[in-house]
Amino acid sequence: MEQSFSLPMIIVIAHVINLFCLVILIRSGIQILFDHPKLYWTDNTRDDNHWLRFGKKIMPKDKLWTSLDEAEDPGKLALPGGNHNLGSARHWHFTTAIVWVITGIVYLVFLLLSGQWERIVPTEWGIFGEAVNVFFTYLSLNVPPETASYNALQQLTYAGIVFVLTPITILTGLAMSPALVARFPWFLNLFGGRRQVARSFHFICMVAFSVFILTHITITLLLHFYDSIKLFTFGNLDVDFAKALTYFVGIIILLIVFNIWATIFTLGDQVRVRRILTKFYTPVVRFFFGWMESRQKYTEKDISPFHRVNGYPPKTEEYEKLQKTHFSEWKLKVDGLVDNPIELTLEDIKNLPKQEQITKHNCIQGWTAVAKWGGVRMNDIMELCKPQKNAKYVIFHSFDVDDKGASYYSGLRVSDMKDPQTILAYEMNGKTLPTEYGAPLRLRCEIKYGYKMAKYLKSIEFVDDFKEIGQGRGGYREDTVFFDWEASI
Ligand SMILES: Nc1nc2c(c(=O)[nH]1)N[C@H]1C(S)=C(S)[C@@H](COP(=O)(O)O)O[C@H]1N2
Ligand SMILES: [Mo]
Repeated sequence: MEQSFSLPMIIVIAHVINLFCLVILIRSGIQILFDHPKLYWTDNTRDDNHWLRFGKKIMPKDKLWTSLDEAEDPGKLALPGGNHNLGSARHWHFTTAIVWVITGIVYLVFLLLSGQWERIVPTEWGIFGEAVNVFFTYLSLNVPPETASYNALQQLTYAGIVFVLTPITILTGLAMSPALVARFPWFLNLFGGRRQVARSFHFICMVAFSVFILTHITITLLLHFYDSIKLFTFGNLDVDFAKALTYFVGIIILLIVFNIWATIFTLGDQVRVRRILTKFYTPVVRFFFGWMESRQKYTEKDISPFHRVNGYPPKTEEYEKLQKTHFSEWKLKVDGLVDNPIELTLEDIKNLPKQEQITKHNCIQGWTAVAKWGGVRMNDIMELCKPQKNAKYVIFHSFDVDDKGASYYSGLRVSDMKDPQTILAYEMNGKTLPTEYGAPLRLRCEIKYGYKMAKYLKSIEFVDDFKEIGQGRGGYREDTVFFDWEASI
């Protein structure tokens, strides 16, 4: 006779951590999705070629709109909820993703070393037929015959979650990193060369996880109530049921309280949540993605016929005046910690060596578009202005000012400027850079998300620290909507 079914404590603990992680990942994921509540199969995203959308906003045909106008409030289910709070949602998502992956690795290593893998890894083809039988048994609301280990359907489902769904979720998540796919464009070939396919599948994985969690809970609690409570808490059927139930209720209350606390805490102080959580996950992001340089080589036929806009053209007198004379009076100031402060006219810039590149733009909100950009390499600008040794960051100042009087700006590392595809662009798709795309000059730094690529450039400043600029978080979006500074995943 086999011993009665039991689970090692490591698996019991990993299972509980997994539950907490999945709830946070799903809630924050919903928040991230709703900032661009449309899913596509193509990277040439328009406002009408999605296969799924949430919300009812229709974009006007006769006037300029931006991707910020398309964002929806996901409601209370999401973490943290509210409109355009995806910055905080991302902090939770990546922090939790790291905890989740580490838990998964511990679980897998244990599974292999202990021989426990035999429980969930199917070894015979007959399992598929058996699983179908169990499925119909459940459908008829009967309990399949008790076995000393998992039944065929359980085994297949658990193996599917661990060895199929989880890897796909991780791969599709990674494929959304602008840095990773800029460095290794082939990575996207797993998804037909399209980031939106990965994004869509990442969403489908979330739905699959949600469906699994709900049916798993229903079946275990409805059909194996006593055993499930015991296994969930102590991994052991011999334990006292009252004790197991107490622990079970305690864990569920903890899960609920933690989620309520995380929501309230985040909405109450997004600056603090950003500071704490980025401290945790940014070093990991830096380690894996920080060294990547852009090697994109899209072709003319990849160019998107439609390219979304984010960030309206500046309405200031200063900008409108310069615009009237086609920026002939405009000058780019390059100063700060440089040996040679310079002022360049558009003519001067166009006389420098020109680089053209066809690259994919990734907005943090979710949309993509491919365009050809023409301009001068930041490396060449640095040859002219000669940044000093202590210059660590570069701040790009724009002309646009919001209703509260804050100017758009974005900060990057001086080392990002050496990336072969970091340019100041004055052309888009072979034509003079159109107003809404950043005339007269905009940054392209192709390893980063769109919000780093300041449009409507006014000046460039080399600094050793950005505490004194704006609200001190290194960029306008970091200041106002609490995005992370790294912008590479
Ligand atoms: N000056 C300025 N630059 C900006 C923005 C802005 O609002 N103002 N928005 C950023 C964001 S979030 C994105 S996604 C890209 C969009 O570039 P596009 O309008 O050319 O598509 O510009 C970035 N640069
Ligand atoms: Mo963006």
